[in-house]
Amino acid sequence: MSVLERLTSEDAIALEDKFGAHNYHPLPVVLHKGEGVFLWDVEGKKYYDFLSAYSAVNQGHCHPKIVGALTRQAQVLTLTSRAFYNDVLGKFEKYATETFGYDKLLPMNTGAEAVETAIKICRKWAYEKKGIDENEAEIVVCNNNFHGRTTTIISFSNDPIARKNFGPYTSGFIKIEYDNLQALQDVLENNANVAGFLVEPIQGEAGVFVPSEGYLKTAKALCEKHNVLFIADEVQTGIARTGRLLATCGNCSCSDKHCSGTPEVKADILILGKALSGGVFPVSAVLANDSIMGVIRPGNHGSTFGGNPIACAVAIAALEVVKEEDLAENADTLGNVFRKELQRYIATSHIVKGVRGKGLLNAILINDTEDSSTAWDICLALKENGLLAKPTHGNIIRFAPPLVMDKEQLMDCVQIITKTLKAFEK
Ligand code: IF1
Repeated sequence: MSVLERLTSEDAIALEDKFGAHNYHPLPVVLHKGEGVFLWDVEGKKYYDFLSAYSAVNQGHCHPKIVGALTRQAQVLTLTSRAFYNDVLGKFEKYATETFGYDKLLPMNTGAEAVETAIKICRKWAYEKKGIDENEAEIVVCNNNFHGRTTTIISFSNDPIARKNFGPYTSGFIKIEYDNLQALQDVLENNANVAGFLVEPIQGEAGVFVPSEGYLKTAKALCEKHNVLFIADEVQTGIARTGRLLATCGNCSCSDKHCSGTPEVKADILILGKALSGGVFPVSAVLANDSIMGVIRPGNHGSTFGGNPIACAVAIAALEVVKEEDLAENADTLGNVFRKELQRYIATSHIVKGVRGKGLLNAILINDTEDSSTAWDICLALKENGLLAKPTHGNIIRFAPPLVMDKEQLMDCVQIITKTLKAFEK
């Protein structure tokens, strides 16, 4: 078989199966093309994308403005390393820090790298600014977190599949229950060595678990009281996904439609990835003010590709698209429609227990045991009916379409989803 020959789905799956490590269990669909909210498989069948590459493709597939920025920059300069300056990084840093309201940005590539970066900044701040004894700093994290897959990050995961047999583990993390302010207060009051609290504004992998109203705000206040850095992992929730530019933005009532919102919580360290590039290129970043970012000096941290000109050009374009196309507002509006429509279906359903989420980050809970294959079978049926979604944690199906969807398309999708679910009602 020539490498250029057009493959059938069967061929492509067989190739990955034989030559690729088996670290994923994909839905059996082989994608060839994407545009906006749509994907096409190698046989030409068209689907609505309801995963958006785990919320990386918020701006829609192959957005012309973002792809334009990529191809233009790729023809001029791709990589310099940080041994030299390049003429795009500073522009990206200025644009992103102004957009999110921070003094400084540190560019990386993947979400996990950005989380690692935030951990390093937090620890160094603890020793140099807070005065914690060397090697004694602790970072508080939450049960059922997902922050990536490096050895340090999986050290504080409690998912056995992500963690078992990858030890020895990195120490310096304390796990508490998510959405439990008393647990946070207890750990802060009883441990003077806590340097940071690392939290997802909505837990994605845990099945789109939205914390109680006011949880983040009070958690931030508790952190302030104890001189502990509040570190928001907005890799998945950020960049308009949950109906605000950031999930930590509050209900803004100002008249500037491009305002990032009165922050419900202004994180001390903000972690971004995924849709920061519209899914076009791996771009992640950590943002903080000078009093925190200032602890990082030459030689402390870096990456060959972090801050490369392509990444920077792509990220500027991706953020511009979010503002120009009012994607946060659209996610907010469509998310409300989506949950209301599904609620209506669920009222008389036996197979679905509930729908939850914020903006266009939603999930339905299937009424079956966690080890049943029902959610997987529903996703297979959704695929047959022209919509791609993936189960998470056994019996939960995540629904996260690109934010460039319009209302008519969304209603079309609601119809596909409810029709599919009906076939599973007993
Ligand atoms: C996979 C989930 C989503 C993240 C948060 C950091 C990272 C992620 C909050 C790391 C990554 C991904 C990666 C993906 C599955 C996925 C995921 F189901 F696991 F929870 F999106 F919902 N912080 N999330 O969600 O970013 O290094 O991957 O760029 O296949 O592991 P990364």
